Amino acid sequence: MTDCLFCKIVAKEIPAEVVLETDRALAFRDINPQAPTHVLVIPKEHHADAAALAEADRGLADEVLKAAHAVAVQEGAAEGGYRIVFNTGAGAGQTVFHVHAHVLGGRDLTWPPG
Ligand code: D5M
Repeated sequence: MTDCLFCKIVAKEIPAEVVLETDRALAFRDINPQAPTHVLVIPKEHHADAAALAEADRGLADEVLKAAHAVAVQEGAAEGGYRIVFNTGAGAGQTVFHVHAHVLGGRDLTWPPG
């Protein structure tokens, strides 16, 4: 999608601090981190949200989830516990409509989220 921010990151038209890349997924640091580890994991292919991705390609959804866990391990966040969040829909706080998993860790996380 030409007007999608995260498609532009995949295309390297916008810079990002990439921490992990696979054939079909990309992980980069969130520009506005909410925890010591805050990485976004996306499929390189455009899907608007987690529901659309799960509908379209379960294998790719699995790859994104695997990459999210790999990021948590790589960042040293897995041991203390970490969170994978897919904000899905504007009402849930989604602002970028290219599906992304937030991987958050490196501090104690409270529940419920706001
Ligand atoms: O999360 C969208 C997230 O995307 C939010 O945490 C900021 C982040 N963001 C926005 N622009 C960038 C760039 N250019 N690089 C890295 N991170 C970015 P949502 O769940 O949609 O609210």
